Parts: sequence; structure tokens; C-alpha cells
Amino acid sequence: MSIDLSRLQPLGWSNFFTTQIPLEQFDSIRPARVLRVERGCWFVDSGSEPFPATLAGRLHHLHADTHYVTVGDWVLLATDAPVIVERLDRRSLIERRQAGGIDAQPLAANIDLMLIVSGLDGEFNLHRIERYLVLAAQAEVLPLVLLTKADLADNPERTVEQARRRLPAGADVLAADALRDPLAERLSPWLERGTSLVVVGSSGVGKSTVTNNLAGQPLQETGTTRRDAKGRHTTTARSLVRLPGGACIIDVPGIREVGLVAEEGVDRQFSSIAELARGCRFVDCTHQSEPGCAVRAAVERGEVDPDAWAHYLKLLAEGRHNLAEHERRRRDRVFGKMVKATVAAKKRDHGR
Ligand SMILES: Nc1nc2c(ncn2[C@@H]2O[C@H](COP(=O)(O)OP(=O)(O)O)[C@@H](O)[C@H]2O)c(=O)[nH]1
Ligand SMILES: [Mg+2]
Ligand SMILES: [Zn+2]
Repeated sequence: MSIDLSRLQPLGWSNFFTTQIPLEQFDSIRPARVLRVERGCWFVDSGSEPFPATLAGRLHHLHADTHYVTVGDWVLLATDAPVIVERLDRRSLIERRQAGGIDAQPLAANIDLMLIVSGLDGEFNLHRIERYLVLAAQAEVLPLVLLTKADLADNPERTVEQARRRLPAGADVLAADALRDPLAERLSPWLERGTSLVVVGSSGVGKSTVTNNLAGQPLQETGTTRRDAKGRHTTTARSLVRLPGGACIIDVPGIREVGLVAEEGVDRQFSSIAELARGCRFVDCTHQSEPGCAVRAAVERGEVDPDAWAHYLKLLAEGRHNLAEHERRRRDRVFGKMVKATVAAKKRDHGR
């Protein structure tokens, strides 16, 4: 049996995955993408109809954690049964790190685009958008900022310009009325066939409205339907859904608020400041009061926006704190295990 890889392209298959498969395996492979994960069951699509699969015992054994294969993963199936025998390397991974959380939890794999939604109605908050941009950089996903509720704003284009100037590192910014604008058309330059996107943003900004607009059907409840049409059928589980235009939307509830920033994400998003920081006299320069600080010098010369600099410092401090906290908890856990083992050994000795 030889597989027709073109059937997988609408699901996001690319050369990145093809090159992971040894040539001699090409006649016998069955690649599929994971659409949904339920207890002990992975719903996959190999180009035609979704069907449930299980994880090969070997993978269970090697990777005790249940997140080894998550929504959006590309896997290889056994030829004779719906069993996942291999997970291909991921192109990107969105993880959730929570305050005080011990390990990062994988939410979705192989995402191409993070649609960062923010409303133009209330108080417009660049810092919040910047925080999501850091998370996109962390996950190695391309960001696109969509400012909704343009119909409620006085001068949406002015805000778009303001945001564009401030968010230079590869982020495009668009304004739209998510209830009425044809979003599939407006976003078409970003939504090629096979693009996998996620929608993130604070509550009430219009994420569900955007999702439904793109899907052309009510996949999710919105502020309006929550209030006046409770019985409506909407998806709530983690899932990958194909959009009419050929892209896929990955809807994992936890993804909408993706959590904590990490230092490497901050440096990637603020790459020009991070670049400058390499010229500081001290390796551990905090860019506040140390002599020979290249970042502060650039701020003084007017080459770096002081507000961007201040926010960079804040996020960097947060990222470092999160890392330190993570390390501390990991050590506590290791220590706790050691104590338990010692106590158990003592009890055994005692009983002898
Ligand atoms: N006027 C206007 N209302 C919008 C727009 N986008 C969303 N809304 C409304 O804002 C409310 C919250 O939207 P929803 O999609 O549920 O937000 P979510 O919490 O981010 O999923 C709903 O009442 C939507 O109808 C928009 O572009 N213009
Ligand atoms: Mg919603
Ligand atoms: Zn410095």
C-alpha cells in the first residue's frame, strides 16, 4: 500500500514530516493527524474519515505521561490496526505553564499561527498583546494580532498603526468587526491550505465569535448565545476542526489563556533588545543601573522605546522568577522522594 501524501496536505502535512520517514518505510506507512484526545483514545484523520486509535504498548511503556501524543500531533499507524506506533517530531508546541505548576502541559502540537484577539472597545492594552506575543515566540508559532470590535471604535486604524509601531518583531496587526466582516477572506493571506491556527485572548474579546465566523457555523458559544440560547450545540472538547477555506483550527480550551512567560520566549519576542544586551559589560546585567549597560545606552539615544524596554524588563524578571520557581519545586519533589525512600528503608530495616 502506497500512501497518497497530497490527501494529507489539507490537514497540515508538509515536507518537515516527510523527511522524518526513512525511504524504505514509504510503502508501509500510514501517517495521520490527531484531532482529539479522550481517555485512552486518540481520534485521528489520515485524509478521509476520522477514526479512533490507541497507543502502542511500547509507547505507553516508554512515555508514561498521557500527553506524549497530543492534539495536532502527526503520528504513524500500524498498517494492520488503528494503533499509533510512532509520533513524529513536532514543528511547534503550545504548552501551558501555570503559576506554581510543576511541569508544562502540552496543549497542542504543530501549530502554524497564533491568532491573538483583543478588543478595540474597552481599554486597549498593548502589554497584554505583547505577553501573548512572548508566548507565541516561546511556542515557535507565527503570531497575528486581530483587533475585534472595530465597529465600536472611533478610529480603529489609528490604534492599528500604534500597535504596528510598537510590535515590530514579525507581528501583523488587523482590525475587524468579528460579527460582520468576512474574516476567512480578510485572513486569507495567513490561512493557506493546511495552516493550523489557534485563537487566544482574554475573556470577552470575541475569540468564539472569530472562530464561528471563520468556520461559517456556530462551533463555540459566544457571549450572546451563552445568554439567550443555552441549548445550542457547540463543541467544548479539545479538537482540531477543518475550516471551509482549507485551514484547520485547533480548539483546546486551555489554549485560550496560555499561561506563564519563559525567559527564552521574552528574548525571542524582544530580539532587538536581547541583541543589544549582548553588548552589556556584565553577562548578568539587569539593564537597570549597571555601568556599561548597552540597553540603557540605546534607550538614552532614543533607539529603544522606553515603554518597550520597561515591559521587557518586567517580562524578563517574570520569566526568570518562573524558571527559578520551577527549579525549586523540582528539587523539592526530588528531595521529597528521597525522604520517602529513606523512611521506607528504615521501616524495612526496623521490621527485620
Ligand atoms: N460589536 C461587536 N461585538 C463583538 C465583536 N466580536 C465579538 N463581539 C461580541 O462580544 C461578546 C463576547 O464575544 P465572545 O466571542 O463570546 O468572546 P470570547 O469570550 O473571547 O469567546 C459577544 O457578545 C459578541 O457578540 C465585534 O467585532 N463587534
Ligand atoms: Mg468564548
Ligand atoms: Zn544591560
